[in-house]
Amino acid sequence: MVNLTIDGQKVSVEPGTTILKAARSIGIDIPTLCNFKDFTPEGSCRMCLVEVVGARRLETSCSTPVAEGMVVNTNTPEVREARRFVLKMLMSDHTFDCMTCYKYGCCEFVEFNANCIEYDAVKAFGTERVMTKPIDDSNPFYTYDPNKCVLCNRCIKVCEHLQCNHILAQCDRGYETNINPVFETPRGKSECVSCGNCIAVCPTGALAPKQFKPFAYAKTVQTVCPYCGVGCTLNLKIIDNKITDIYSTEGNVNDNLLCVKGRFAYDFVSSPDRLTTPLIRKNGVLEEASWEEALNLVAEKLKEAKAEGPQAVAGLSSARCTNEDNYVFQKFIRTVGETNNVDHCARLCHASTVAGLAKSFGSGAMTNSIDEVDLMDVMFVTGSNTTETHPVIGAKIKQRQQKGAALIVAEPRKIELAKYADVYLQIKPGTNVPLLNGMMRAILDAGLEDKNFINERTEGYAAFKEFMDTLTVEGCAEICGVDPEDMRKAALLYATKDKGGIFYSMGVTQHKTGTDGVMSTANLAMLTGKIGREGCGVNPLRGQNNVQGACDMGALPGDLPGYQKTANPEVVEKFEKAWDVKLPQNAGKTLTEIINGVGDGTVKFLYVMGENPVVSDPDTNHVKHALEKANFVVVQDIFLTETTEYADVVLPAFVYAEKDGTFTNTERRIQLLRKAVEAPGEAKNDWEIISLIAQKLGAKGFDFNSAEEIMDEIASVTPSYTGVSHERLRNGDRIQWPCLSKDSEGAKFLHAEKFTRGLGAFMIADYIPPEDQADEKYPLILMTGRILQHYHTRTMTMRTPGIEEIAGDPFVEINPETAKEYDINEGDFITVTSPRGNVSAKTRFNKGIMETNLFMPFHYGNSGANHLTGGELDPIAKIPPFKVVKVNISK
Ligand SMILES: Nc1nc2c(c(=O)[nH]1)N[C@H]1C(S)=C(S)[C@@H](COP(=O)(O)OP(=O)(O)OC[C@H]3O[C@@H](n4cnc5c(=O)[nH]c(N)nc54)[C@H](O)[C@@H]3O)O[C@H]1N2
Ligand SMILES: Nc1nc2c(c(=O)[nH]1)N[C@H]1C(S)=C(S)[C@@H](COP(=O)(O)OP(=O)(O)OC[C@H]3O[C@@H](n4cnc5c(=O)[nH]c(N)nc54)[C@H](O)[C@@H]3O)O[C@H]1N2
Ligand code: SF4
Ligand code: SF4
Ligand code: SF4
Ligand code: FES
Ligand SMILES: [Mo]
Repeated sequence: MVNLTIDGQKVSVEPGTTILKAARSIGIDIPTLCNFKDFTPEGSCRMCLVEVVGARRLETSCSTPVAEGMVVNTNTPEVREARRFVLKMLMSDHTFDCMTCYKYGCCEFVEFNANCIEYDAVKAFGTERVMTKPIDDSNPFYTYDPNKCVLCNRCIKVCEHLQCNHILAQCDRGYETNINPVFETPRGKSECVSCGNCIAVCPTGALAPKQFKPFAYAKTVQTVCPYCGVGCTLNLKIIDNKITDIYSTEGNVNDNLLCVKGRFAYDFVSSPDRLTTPLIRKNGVLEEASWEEALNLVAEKLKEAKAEGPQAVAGLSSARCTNEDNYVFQKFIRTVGETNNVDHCARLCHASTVAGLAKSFGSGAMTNSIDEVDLMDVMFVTGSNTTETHPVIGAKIKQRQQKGAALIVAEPRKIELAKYADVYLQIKPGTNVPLLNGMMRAILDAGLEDKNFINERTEGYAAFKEFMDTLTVEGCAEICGVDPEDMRKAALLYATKDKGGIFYSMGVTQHKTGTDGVMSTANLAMLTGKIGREGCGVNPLRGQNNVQGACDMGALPGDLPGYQKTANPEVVEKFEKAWDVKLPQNAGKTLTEIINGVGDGTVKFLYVMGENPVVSDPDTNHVKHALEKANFVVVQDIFLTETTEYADVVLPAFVYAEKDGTFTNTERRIQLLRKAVEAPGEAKNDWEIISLIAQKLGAKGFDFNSAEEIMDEIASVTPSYTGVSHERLRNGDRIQWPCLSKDSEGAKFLHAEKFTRGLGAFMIADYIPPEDQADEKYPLILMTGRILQHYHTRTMTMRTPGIEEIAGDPFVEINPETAKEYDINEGDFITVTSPRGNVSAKTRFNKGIMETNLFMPFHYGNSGANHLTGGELDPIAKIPPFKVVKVNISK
C-alpha cells in the first residue's frame, strides 16, 4: 500500500491509484469533468487540479498516481484560482440556452453553475467559437450541438470502448474543434448505430435526443426492456402519463448501454393505434364491444369447443408477456381448457435448444451469465448476428475482443463480429453439424481433448469417439465450403485457450437438424472441458424479452412450470393437488401442429395471446388458409395486427410499461417490471383478462389480486423459482434461477459440480443435408432473419418514425456478383419465389454474403419472408427450417 496525506488526512491506497480516487475514498470530492469511469484519464479539462507539495506546478488529480509520502492539498487559494480560470474558459465557450436544453435541471454544468457561484466565475472571455458551428441533426434520433460541447471526449470513449463502434474523433483545431465521425461525416450518414450511448454520458446537452421534454420535471421509473432477451434495465422518464425519454444506468446487465430499440423505440406505448376496447366481429367487421359481452362470448365458445373433446381447444402464449401472464395462461389452457395444447414462439426459436441441451446436459438454458464474457479467453460465435440481435451482448463481446480475447465467428454472412474475428468461417447455410464435427475432429487429431473431464463428467464418449473416427477435417470442411486449415485453426484456438464460451442462436436452431446442431455445440464444450466452470459454457442467446420465462412457466405442451413433464404421473399428481383440479392426459400439440389443427378443423377454439403468427409462422399462405377455416379465434394484443384480421374477438392488453411483473432474461435472471404509465381506454392486464374468463366458467384458482400474488404461487410449484418473490426483487436482490431458497441469489453459471442430468451425454450427430437444395428451378438459397432496428412483426418498432426512416422498407440482401448475373442493380425491385409463394422487395448489395445465398428480414408483413418459408420440421423439436429456403429471383 502507498501512504499519503490529503488535506491533512492520512490515507493508504493500492499503488497506481490516482490522487482523485484516493481523495474520493476518504470523502474528499474534487470537481471533475473529463474524467469518466475507469477509462484512461484524459487530463484535458483541468478542473481537477490539486497542489502536490513539492511539485513545480498544479497536477491533474484524475491522471496523477499517488506516491509514498505525498502531501496533497485540494482546496488552497491557488488551486481555487486555477479552477476559477478553467470555469471561466468553459463558460465563455458555452451557449447558455438552458431553459430549452435537454439537460435542463440535470446538466453537469448545473453542478458547474454551483461551482461557478462557489468560485465566482463568470463568462469572462468573448470567444469566436460560440454559435458559429451548425448543429448536426442528420441522425433521425438525436442532435449534436458543438456550441454546447465541452470537448470532454466522453462520447468518444463510449463509442470506442463500450459500444466499440469507433466512429467519433476530435475534428478540426482551435475554436473549430468539435466531435464528429471522422472527416466530419454527418452522423446520419456515418456508421453510427444510433445506440444513444454517447448521449447518456454527455455532461451537457451537446448530445440530445430530438424528441424530449425537460428532464428535471419527469418522474423516473425503472423497468425492463420489452424487446430482446438481453433484458436491459430501462429508466423511463414520464411526463403526463407519457414516456418522454429512456436512459440507462450503471450496475445492471446492460451497465450503461442500450441499443436503438430500447433507447428510442418507445412511441408505440402511447400510440393512438393502441387497442382500447374489446372488439367482436359482427358481419365480418370488428366492432367495439363491452368487456362483459366479449368475455361472455369467449367463455361460451370455449365451453362449446370443450364439448368436442380434449384437442378442440388450443392456446398460443407469449414470450412478450410477463412470467405471471404466462403462468396464468398455461394454467388456464390446462385447467379450464382441459388440454395441453399450449405453446408459444419458442417453438420457432429455441425449441431445438430446449430439446438438444436437455439431452446433452439435462436442461436447456444459457449456462453462463452475461458478465462472464469478461472472463473469457476465447469466444466462439456461430449462427448469431449478435451485434444486431443482442446488441448489448454484442458490444460486450467486442469489448472483450478489444481487451485481447480471441474471437471465432462461423456464419454464412460476414456479420459485424466477423470483422473482428481471429478466424472467420464462411460456412454454407445448414452445415452446422459438419462444422462442429470437423472442429472436434481437429481437436482429437491434435490430442487436445480434455480426458479428465470426459472421464469424470460425461458418458457415451466411446460410441461418440467411434463415430468421430469415421470423419475427417477435410471431409467436414468440404461440406461447409471452408478451408480445412481455417477449420483447424478455429478448433485449436478454441481448444487451447483456458476459458471459452460458445454463443449461438437461430443460425444453429432453425433447421431441420436444429437439435443435432445444438447437441454438437454441447459435444464441443464437453470434449474440451469448457463447461461447468466460470467463464466457460454453451450460450444459446434467448431471443424475446421473456422467452426464457415463458418456457420456465410451462407455456409448452410437454412441460408444466419448471420443465416438470406432463408425461410424468408424479408431476401431474403434484399439480393436481396444488391446483385442485384433474389435469388433462393428452400429449399437447406444438405451435405448428396447432395451426395445422385449426386448418383441419380439429382445433375449434384458438386463443392467441401476444403473438402474430400470420407474419411470424412459416408458410404464410398455409397459415392464412388455416385461420380462414378457423371456427373461433381470440387474439389478445396491444394493436390490430395481420393476425387480428382472422380474429372473432380481439381483447386489448397492457404493454410492459403499464405492468408490474417479471421477465426472465437470457442469462436466467428474473427482473422486475414496474408500472410507469396508465393504460389507454379499457385495456387490461393480460393475466387479469385470462383470470376473468376462467372465473366466468366457474374455475377455481384464478382469484389473483396482483402479479406479486401470482409469483408467490409460481414459487410454490416451480422448484427453480422457489426463492423468487417480488419483494426480494424490489429490495434489489439479483436472482438467477435455479433459486432454491429465499436467501439464495441462484446460479451464476450452470452444471458446476454435475450436470442437471448427472453426467453430460455425448450425442452422435451426423450430417443430414437440408431438405431444400438449390436446383435448376430454384438455384439460390435464401436465409431469413432480423435487422438491428426492427423487432419481429414490427407492431411496436414501426411506430417510431426514426426507425422507419432508417429501415422502413423490406429488402433482399444479394451479392453484387449474383446481381450482375441477373442484370439487377442495387435498389431494383425483385420478386423472390420459392415452392411456397413469392414476395417482392428492393435489393441491397452485400459483398459479405455468398454468391449462392440471399438474406431477407422477416419483419415486413406485406413482403414477409414467411410467404417463402416452410418445409420439413426438426423431428424432435418441431422447429421449421427458416434458414434454408430454395428460391429463384426475377427483376
Ligand atoms: N433487432 C432485433 N433483435 C432481436 C429480434 C428482432 O426481431 N430484432 N428478435 C429476437 C429473437 S426472438 C431472437 S430468436 C433472436 C435471434 O437472433 P439471431 O439468431 O442472431 O438472428 P437471425 O437474424 O435470425 O439469425 C442469425 C444469423 O444466422 C445466420 N445463419 C443462417 N443460416 C445459418 C447456418 O446454417 N449456420 C450458421 N452458423 N448461421 C446461419 C444468418 O446469417 C444470421 O446472421 O434475436 C432477438 N433479437
Ligand atoms: N422467416 C422467419 N420467421 C421467423 C423467424 C425467422 O428467423 N425467420 N424467427 C422466429 C422467432 S425466433 C420468433 S421468436 C417468432 C416471433 O414471432 P411472434 O411472437 O409472433 O412475433 P412478435 O411480433 O414478437 O409478436 C408479438 C405480438 O405480441 C404483441 N404484444 C407485445 N407486447 C404485448 C403484451 O404485453 N401483451 C399482449 N397481449 N401482446 C403484446 C405484439 O403487438 C405482437 O403482435 O418469429 C419466428 N418467425
Ligand atoms: S449513438 Fe452509439 S454508435 Fe452513434 S456515435 Fe453515439 S455511441 Fe457511437
Ligand atoms: S459531445 Fe458531450 S460527451 Fe462529447 S465531447 Fe462534447 S460535451 Fe463531451
Ligand atoms: S439490447 Fe435488447 S434488451 Fe437491451 S435495449 Fe436493446 S433490445 Fe432492449
Ligand atoms: S477531470 Fe481531470 S483533467 Fe478533466
Ligand atoms: Mo425468437
